Amino acid sequence: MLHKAFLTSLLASGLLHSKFVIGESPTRPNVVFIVTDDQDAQWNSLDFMPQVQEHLVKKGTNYKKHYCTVSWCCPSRVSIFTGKAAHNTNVTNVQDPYGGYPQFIREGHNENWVPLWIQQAGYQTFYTGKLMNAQNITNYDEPFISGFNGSDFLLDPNTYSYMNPIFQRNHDKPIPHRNEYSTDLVKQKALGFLDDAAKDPSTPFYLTIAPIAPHSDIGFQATGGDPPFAVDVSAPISAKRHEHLFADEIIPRTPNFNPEVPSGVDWIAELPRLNAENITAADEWHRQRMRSLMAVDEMVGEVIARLERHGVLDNTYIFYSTDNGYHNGQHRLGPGKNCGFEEDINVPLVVRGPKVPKGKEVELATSHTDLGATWFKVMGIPHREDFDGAPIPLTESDIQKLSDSGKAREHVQVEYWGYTRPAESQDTDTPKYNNTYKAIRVVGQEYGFYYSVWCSSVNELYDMKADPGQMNNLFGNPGNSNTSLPNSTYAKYPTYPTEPPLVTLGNTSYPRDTLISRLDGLLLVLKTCKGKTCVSPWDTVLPGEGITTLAAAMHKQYNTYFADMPKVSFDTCLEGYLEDNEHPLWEDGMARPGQVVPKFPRAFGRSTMDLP
Ligand SMILES: *[C@@H]1O[C@H](CO)[C@@H](O)[C@H](O)[C@H]1NC(C)=O
Ligand SMILES: *[C@@H]1O[C@H](CO)[C@@H](O)[C@H](O)[C@H]1NC(C)=O
Ligand SMILES: *[C@@H]1O[C@H](CO)[C@@H](O)[C@H](O)[C@H]1NC(C)=O
Ligand SMILES: *[C@@H]1O[C@H](CO)[C@@H](O)[C@H](O)[C@H]1NC(C)=O
Ligand SMILES: *[C@@H]1O[C@H](CO)[C@@H](O)[C@H](O)[C@H]1NC(C)=O
Ligand SMILES: *[C@@H]1O[C@H](CO)[C@@H](O)[C@H](O)[C@H]1NC(C)=O
Ligand SMILES: *[C@@H]1O[C@H](CO)[C@@H](O)[C@H](O)[C@H]1NC(C)=O
Ligand SMILES: CC(=O)N[C@H]1CO[C@H](CO)[C@@H](O)[C@@H]1O
Repeated sequence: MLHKAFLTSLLASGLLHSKFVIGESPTRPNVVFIVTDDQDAQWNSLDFMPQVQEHLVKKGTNYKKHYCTVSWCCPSRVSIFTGKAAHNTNVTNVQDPYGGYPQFIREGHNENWVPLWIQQAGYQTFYTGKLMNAQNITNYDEPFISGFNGSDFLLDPNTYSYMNPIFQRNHDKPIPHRNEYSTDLVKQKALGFLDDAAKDPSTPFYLTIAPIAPHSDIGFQATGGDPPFAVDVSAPISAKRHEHLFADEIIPRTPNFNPEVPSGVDWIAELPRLNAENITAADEWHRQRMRSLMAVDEMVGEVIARLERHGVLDNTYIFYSTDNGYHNGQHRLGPGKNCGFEEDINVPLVVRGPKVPKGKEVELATSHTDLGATWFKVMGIPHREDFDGAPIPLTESDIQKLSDSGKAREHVQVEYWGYTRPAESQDTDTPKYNNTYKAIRVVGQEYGFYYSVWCSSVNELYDMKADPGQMNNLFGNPGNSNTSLPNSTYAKYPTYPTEPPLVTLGNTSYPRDTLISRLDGLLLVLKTCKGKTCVSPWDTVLPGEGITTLAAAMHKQYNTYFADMPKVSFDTCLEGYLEDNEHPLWEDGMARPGQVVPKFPRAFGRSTMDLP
């Protein structure tokens, strides 16, 4: 029971809107967040999940253009649970020194994050499953995670061991579970927390359920040497009862699947074609992913049934998503993530709950940095200025209003720091590649683009309407001039245009470079954006112009302005976010030592523009 004095203090502190206490809606809604690990949206993994279809897709809304902003487990999860872009959390890796649990603690997020804020607003908060990498059996209490009334985490080094997980409950000691299936244990713990929550029906709850499927299985073998463990990465493992499923399933052979012509830039453009052995392995990996998701699917059905049994289903929002997407065979890559390709960044998001339309598909651009703001909104907690996202529209009228306004946000800011390998199954002896980049995914109603700038000074521009598989880099062929790519690669496959092509936005064609100049300007602001600027960057890119879309920014009156704007660049390829390595810094018009001083927006004004 919430005490009156407590509510009064929450109201006074501004942590709660009064309508939820005094008004027509005395019971604040519950939120259940189901977050899988590495689940793709691009090859329709949700279609293989009958319970998800029945209880979530048919009874809720499917956000088809939902994105992670950093395609890697820990950085993405920290973004979700802080409501901030990775460049603001500075948790950009899965392990020390740039990421993992220790960096989460060092950066102060344990005292400042969404579960804690939700708890402080009077919710009972629960979490079970994987929280983040490098939360392990020795550091889990250094300090304990904050913000939960009940928690039961998977811990490293066995987080990804499907058959040998270690769980750690509340402030108890870790408990190994030999030969027990991870996802089934997560399910039992989740159902237990739902029962706990039901004991106090007047206090709403927020429960996150985070099974590891369909992530790869990772085992550690003691070596007795240095390093003390050998890491063994293999395909995900299904529950025994699902082993026989999907025997005929293979990865869809889309045009970007193991293409004859190399694609991408930098190290990706140098990859050899996958051989028959690679493809057989990739297809089996794919089947194991689907099989491992079946226990998650069963869990979804049981969670729904338990909510119903407790009489709270109708007052509960259920969010189903994953931390990042996945590629497997596309662009000659083996199984893995970390790239900016659509396979890696477009992720499932299905929401069911009070007033959420049933069986609807939404094409508005949304991202993981919006989830915190969305939960706050449905819970009646005032929006935080330091959230880098905005509430996702969940009702028919909010969705419609935004779609019709012509002002829906069109962009997702994507970023990544550090190394990756062509296949996550490859061991530590195989080469790894610098993979640091900043990108924008533009999702307009009549156009779509992906634009990236790499630490190695190469760029990509894909027209996502004409070329959804990202096979034709409209930026051109930087490999011929500025990288060490063998000339023969391009001589053999002259896929890149020699003349800059025209690009089409809606019904108007523009020189390619006109588009690139706008995307450069947008990226310049987004790469260090904070708060509102991440949601409405055009107000900063073109101050006072009332621009909300890329199409509007294409007007020729802005040509000179954009042509003169400094471009995003890196000094070198680093594994983490060191501010002095990334230029220029545009933050409230202020420049920092060592940064190129941006001429804009201070020099911005009508007189400097090329008026029509
Ligand atoms: C746990 O993480 C700490 C760093 O926070 C590290 O020193 C320690 O070796 C890790 N323990 C295990 C068992 O991985
Ligand atoms: C949840 O934990 C918070 C912080 O410890 C506490 O104030 C609150 O009473 C707890 N809620 C329930 C329902 O136990
Ligand atoms: C493809 O298989 C070869 C061995 O036949 C292996 O060396 C290589 O790492 C594999 N490539 C990928 C991307 O898995
Ligand atoms: C690279 O290939 C092009 C033709 O495809 C040729 O004109 C050029 O001379 C080659 N450059 C070098 C350095 O071999
Ligand atoms: C583009 O053309 C199509 C078909 O002619 C039309 O329906 C659409 O409204 C046009 N879009 C714009 C932005 O003018
Ligand atoms: C990554 O880039 C840095 C800076 O250019 C370079 O020193 C390093 O050798 C590169 N690492 C790999 C594995 O290519
Ligand atoms: C991010 O964290 C690393 C490692 O702690 C630190 O060296 C770096 O300065 C931080 N970057 C920013 C922008 O705070
Ligand atoms: C497209 C591009 O980046 N070109 C650069 C290649 O390198 C030369 C010499 O360093 C530069 O002058 C070009 O601008």
